[in-house]
Amino acid sequence: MTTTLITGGQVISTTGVVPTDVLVDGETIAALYAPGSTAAAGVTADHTIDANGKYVVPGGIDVHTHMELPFGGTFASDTFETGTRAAAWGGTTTIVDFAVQTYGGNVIESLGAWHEKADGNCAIDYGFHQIVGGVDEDALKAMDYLVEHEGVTSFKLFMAYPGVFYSDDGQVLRALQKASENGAVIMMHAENGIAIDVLAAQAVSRGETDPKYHGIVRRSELEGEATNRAIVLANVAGNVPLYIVHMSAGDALNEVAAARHEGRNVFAETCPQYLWLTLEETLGKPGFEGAKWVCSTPVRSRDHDPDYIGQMGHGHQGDLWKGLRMNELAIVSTDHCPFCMKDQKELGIGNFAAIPNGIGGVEHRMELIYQGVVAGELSLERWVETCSTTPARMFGMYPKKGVIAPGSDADVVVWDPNTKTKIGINDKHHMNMDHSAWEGWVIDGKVDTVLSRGTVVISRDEYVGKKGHGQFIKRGLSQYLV
Ligand code: DUC
Ligand code: ZN
Ligand code: ZN
Repeated sequence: MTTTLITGGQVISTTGVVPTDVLVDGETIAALYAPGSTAAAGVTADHTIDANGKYVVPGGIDVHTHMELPFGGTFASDTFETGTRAAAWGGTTTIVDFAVQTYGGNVIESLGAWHEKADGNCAIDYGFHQIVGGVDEDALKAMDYLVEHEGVTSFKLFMAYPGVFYSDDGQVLRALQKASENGAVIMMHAENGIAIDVLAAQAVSRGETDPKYHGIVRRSELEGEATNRAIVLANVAGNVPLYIVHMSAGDALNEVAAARHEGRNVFAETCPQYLWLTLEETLGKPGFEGAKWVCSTPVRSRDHDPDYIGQMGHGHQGDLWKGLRMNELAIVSTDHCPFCMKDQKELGIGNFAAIPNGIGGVEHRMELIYQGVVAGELSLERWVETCSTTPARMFGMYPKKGVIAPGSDADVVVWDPNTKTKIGINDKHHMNMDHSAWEGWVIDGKVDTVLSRGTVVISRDEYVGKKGHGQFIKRGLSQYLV
């Protein structure tokens, strides 16, 4: 087995930044040493990676991606091959993607279809959540089977997208009750989709068809209301672990904060687009360009929405950064769901409601949240916690993933804080898209080297991994309950 010694770096964990040498043996971390003590200990290795002046962090874990998702008459443009390679370029070494069952479909067969898409194609390790778009007797039974036999321990439901993925309150409650029996986490797309569809149709009939109206009709109160409803239903079902996905509204964060204050098993994630981008500067661009940023939940207004009263007094973004610091938001994921402008986003020219929803970002999460550290919003420790350690614990992968410790998988990122990264189609961009939602952004740091289970996959601006290296992870139950 090959051994690798990572020397001279500062290892970041949730509890500190400590100069440490890391010995990797085969696929796992073998030992940690005080800096410079390996020679005296007689440690030798086949390869050495010089991490002097750099950070050594557990590989990023993105628990919300949609490779090849069928949506809006097309498919998300990254395959498991292109998407996991792009993830590696950004220091992410594990993704958890969503298998999709729609109404009347068979859950177990749909999971099999997702295995077929991913098997043999991934550059990094991967797991699956299961979308249940049609809660019926068979689907409820299948949830038990997936938890017990398939290593799929989390299920996503939608309170949005009527006629597509939508579950009504009764269906949501039944799935929550099932989770209370089998220990699964219910992940919720919390927006009032029934009301949103009325507002969207009214806007289009008034001739308000530009992309910006996507953000205007998906009002923040409708995210707050659905989040509250989901919390109430999860409590009625017995304090079932509920995880609100892609939170963008301060209104919704207030609901999660209140539930957590009461000791409920309620958790939430946000995504870089909600922390950094505003409706005015992206979705609201003139003409059709704003389509690049059509995703749901939407990027929010820089200022308060008319009826929103923020915790921080300066809009949704300030609240979300504060929520991340306070652990009201536990995780940053990307909701990576890329669509090209050509032939895909263009389906919605003349009608924003027909624009496929999604932003590609799997490559840039570690970079963009590190920029939050540079901006003083987060600590280095919290960067690692929200982007790697908590995702592993929330979704039953710890301590195999999410930590640099003896016995853990050697998923390691050497991060250079002294070099910049310029994101953009002609700069750093490896996702299968014809544009970047982050065009022109410059990050004060850079992915230097990435190891996936002991194998170097990125080495100083070169991809040296291969498809098929990534393995499926059978996950256990959440390790993050209150
Ligand atoms: N939101 C998106 O932006 N894309 C896919 C599905 C979702 O909920
Ligand atoms: Zn969603
Ligand atoms: Zn999603």
